[in-house]
Amino acid sequence: MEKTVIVKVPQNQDEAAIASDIDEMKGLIATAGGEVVDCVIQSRNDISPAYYIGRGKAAEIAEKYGGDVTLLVFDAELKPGQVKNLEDMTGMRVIDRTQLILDIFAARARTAEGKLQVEYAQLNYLLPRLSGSGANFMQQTGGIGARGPGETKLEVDRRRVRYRIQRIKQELESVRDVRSRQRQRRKTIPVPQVAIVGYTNAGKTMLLNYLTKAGMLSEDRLFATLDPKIKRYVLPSGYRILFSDTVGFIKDLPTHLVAAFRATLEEVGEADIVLHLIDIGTDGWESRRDTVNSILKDIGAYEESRILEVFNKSDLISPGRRSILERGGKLLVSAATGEGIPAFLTELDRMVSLGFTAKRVKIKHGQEQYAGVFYEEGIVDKIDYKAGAAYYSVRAMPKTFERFEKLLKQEKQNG
Ligand SMILES: Nc1nc2c(ncn2[C@@H]2O[C@H](COP(=O)(O)OP(=O)(O)OP(=O)(O)O)[C@@H](O)[C@H]2O)c(=O)[nH]1
Ligand SMILES: [Mg+2]
Repeated sequence: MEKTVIVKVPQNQDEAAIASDIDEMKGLIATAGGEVVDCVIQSRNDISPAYYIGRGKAAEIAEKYGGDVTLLVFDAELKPGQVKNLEDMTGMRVIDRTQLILDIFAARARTAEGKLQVEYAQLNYLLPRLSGSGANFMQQTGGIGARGPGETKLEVDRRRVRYRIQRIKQELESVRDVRSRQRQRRKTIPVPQVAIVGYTNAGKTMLLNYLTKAGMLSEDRLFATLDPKIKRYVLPSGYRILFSDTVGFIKDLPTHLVAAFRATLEEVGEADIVLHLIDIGTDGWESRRDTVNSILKDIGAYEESRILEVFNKSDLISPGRRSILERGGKLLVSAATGEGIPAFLTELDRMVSLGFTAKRVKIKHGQEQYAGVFYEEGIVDKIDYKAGAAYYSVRAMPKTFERFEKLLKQEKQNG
């Protein structure tokens, strides 16, 4: 376990917000396999261009933790020059929040697609740093005898990185095509898609496991899930749906990661219902909810009527808070104990049912096979038989009725 110190300069934040940021950093570092020894918080109004924190503070850190601590993690986005200066001053490795998140993603990626997505984000993060670090360093040292990579090597590195980025981009494009074809195919059989989204560690995978007994990896680490999974499910009223579980969101999600995961996130944009799972057991859920909503807006998946907010980990809150939340009309569930799940499913059922229309369909004798579409994609509530015909009371999506009409028409044409 790498001994680590967190460094933070609060940005006009209150105590609670600072504490919640530090907690999140601790979670990220634990996930990456580090051990947090201490947190250094420096309040200052201006950011030092050379060291981010003050030069004196940097020297103090070197003095206090030198020898024992090998990694400094800044809850910020650092400039390449700042990293260099801090490393020189402290003798420790220095990384920023973006790099930490990228490292976690890199360690987590399992599928070929996931790995490509992460590499794409990493290289995009690296590119300006390759050029920037040399340029910055030379400015500071007068450009002679810089210890950074020589200009020629730098040029070669940059060209290689750009080339690789281009290649991966093409590969990701083709993955994207495959995905969109798969989606189109899924759409020909109209089953409502419910995308589970939420902040990382909200319990998305655990909820889906609870419902479908899928046995997927759910653990107390950030970004446990990277690759999207789709599971079939039958709601209590009989509606069939497809649940999808996907990568969790986090505040200040590195933009290159958002770009890299676009194919994955597009699935969310096309879902019929977006189930936003919120961890109510951890302080600061309001700001995490805002973060998720703004990412949903970014990826074009924010449409209030399609969003169902569900509050998870209800087993962790006090009865007092619970009743306040319940009076506020919030849907509380626990994926750990199963509490609240029936009420949640009833609400999901109601939202799903809005996409369905009830009709009475006449099926003549000899046409019974066409009723199959309603069994496959909708619900058959009742059948009345009358003089040579059957009247099916069905609920189905418009697409299903269209498919049924088409089948009847085809039969007419064929004979
Ligand atoms: N007490 C309690 N813990 C829960 C509940 N739901 C999930 N957890 C825990 O929360 C942690 C995260 O659960 P996951 O299912 O991996 O969360 P996730 O939203 O899929 O996270 P990512 O895939 O990382 O985005 C695990 O340690 C779960 O055991 C719950 O209802 N109550
Ligand atoms: Mg998960």
